[in-house]
Amino acid sequence: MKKNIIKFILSSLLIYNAETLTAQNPVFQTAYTADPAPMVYNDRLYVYTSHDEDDSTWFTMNNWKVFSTNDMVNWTDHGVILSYNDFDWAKRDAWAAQCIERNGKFFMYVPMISKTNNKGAIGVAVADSPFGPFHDPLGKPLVQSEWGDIDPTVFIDDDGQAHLYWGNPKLKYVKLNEDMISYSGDIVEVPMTEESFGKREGNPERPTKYEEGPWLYKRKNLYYLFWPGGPLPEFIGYSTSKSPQGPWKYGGIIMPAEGKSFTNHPGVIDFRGKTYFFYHNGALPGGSGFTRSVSVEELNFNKDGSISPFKMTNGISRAIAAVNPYAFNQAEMISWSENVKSYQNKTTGVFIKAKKNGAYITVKNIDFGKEGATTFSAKVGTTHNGNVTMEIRSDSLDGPLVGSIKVPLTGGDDRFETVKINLLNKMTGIHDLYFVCNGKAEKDIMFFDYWMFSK
Ligand code: FUB
Repeated sequence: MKKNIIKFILSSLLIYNAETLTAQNPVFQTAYTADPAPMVYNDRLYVYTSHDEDDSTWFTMNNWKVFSTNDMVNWTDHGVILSYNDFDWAKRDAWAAQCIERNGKFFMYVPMISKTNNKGAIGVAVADSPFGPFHDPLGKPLVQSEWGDIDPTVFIDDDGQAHLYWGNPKLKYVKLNEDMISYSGDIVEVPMTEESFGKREGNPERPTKYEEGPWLYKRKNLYYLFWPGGPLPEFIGYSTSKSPQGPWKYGGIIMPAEGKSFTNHPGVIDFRGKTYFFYHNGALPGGSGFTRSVSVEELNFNKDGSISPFKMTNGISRAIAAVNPYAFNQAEMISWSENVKSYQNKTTGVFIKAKKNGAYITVKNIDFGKEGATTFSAKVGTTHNGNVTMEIRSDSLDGPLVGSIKVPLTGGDDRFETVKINLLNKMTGIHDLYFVCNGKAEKDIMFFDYWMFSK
């Protein structure tokens, strides 16, 4: 009995350690990201984000990015897929957006400041793939009425009717037509009542807790509106209704304000039988209210459909699928990284740069199978003439050395070479890998595009 208790305590400690040592939040470390908008397409989970420029001291945001995963722990950075510059009528503020698929086309709803009246406006861009290229089919805003027309969320109901909600401090919606780039009927302003959004004292412009950033979601015939609530710093609250048009009933706070950002922003999606809640905070190194980062939690519902409050955690550490090491794997598919940034150019697409000596990326849950791998190749380069290497280690940063490649001097991040090495030992079974970049230079040690093992 005593033995069993000791065994139980030891195994609990081991589980606890494994969970805490494998922090997965924030899920994207290659850029500062905010305002997550998840979308499932072809059994893969995509997250569109806004993009805080490095060193920002305001919401300096010029474009949107997209990331995707097959397993909830390794995320591929697909780079910037749309910019305010792609809209002739827009001048800045590429803020919170959402993308949705309908009939094989991808519609991205984006708020920006309009050149014509210097006020907020919502545009729509269309593409044939989740990665774009997106174009502006209207050549003008889809919605332009006043300051505060930001943060669009879009939802297509089972009967095919799509709704677009948005706004700060007002909450508005409109019924989108089937073409998804026009709407019918008037823009409706949602009544800001205590019953719908809770009561806020002492702010006549904001009589309820609702602040901005709505996200519309449906579960078991109940519609949920998630929204950041105030006063600042923002928490995430929610309201429910039997109809996508309300009336809404305030459900309470689900994520209290915490983290180093005074804003937060919800994005909720079902993926392979679970529901996930995306949000942002300032948890990356250098993070703040203007250099934010996206995180995710599993979202659980009570039997009656209500949601109990939960806190920000280290994230989801258990992979729901394995990585195939014998396929081309993008270097920007990352479970965790430090001192690594993503870049993109015309010749290579998206790639990563190790910014400092010792920068590394981790890829989790790679299945080498029984036969095992004997060689490794990677497309890499550097601008430094010296001893630049990339070590491959298994299962921890200082785990067994799998192999080490000498990174060739290619002269620029538009020039890469593929290097192939024999492994020190055969790799079999399931492992996490650490790609560790070493070099003497002060910054921008090397760049890395993809990797692959062979049997
Ligand atoms: O990212 C810019 C703004 O901050 C968004 O539009 C709001 O939802 C808040 O997250």
